[in-house]
Amino acid sequence: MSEQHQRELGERVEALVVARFGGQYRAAFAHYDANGDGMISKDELKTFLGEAGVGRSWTRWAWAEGIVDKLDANGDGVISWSEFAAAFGGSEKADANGSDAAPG
Ligand SMILES: [Ca+2]
Ligand SMILES: [Ca+2]
Repeated sequence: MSEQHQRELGERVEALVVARFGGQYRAAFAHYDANGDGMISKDELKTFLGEAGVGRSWTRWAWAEGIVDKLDANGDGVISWSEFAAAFGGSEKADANGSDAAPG
């Protein structure tokens, strides 16, 4: 994934998380973990990317492949919360604040 793509991804993901989840990446992660196994699979990631407006329908699979390839630190083919947080919601890992439900 190019630096430009990474930047675009980060910006769009952040915009979605702020708009839909009050900036709480943890809530976004849980929402897009459709089957509740605590991992974001490529299919689940594609839904996330679609709602974030990343790529186009015909490029989204490549995005998902590239993102999993980049974020999947332990190589199990899915994105755990810690892997996700390391890339997007890093500051939330320590759970410093924001435990309240998002308004609206
Ligand atoms: Ca899942
Ligand atoms: Ca993984």
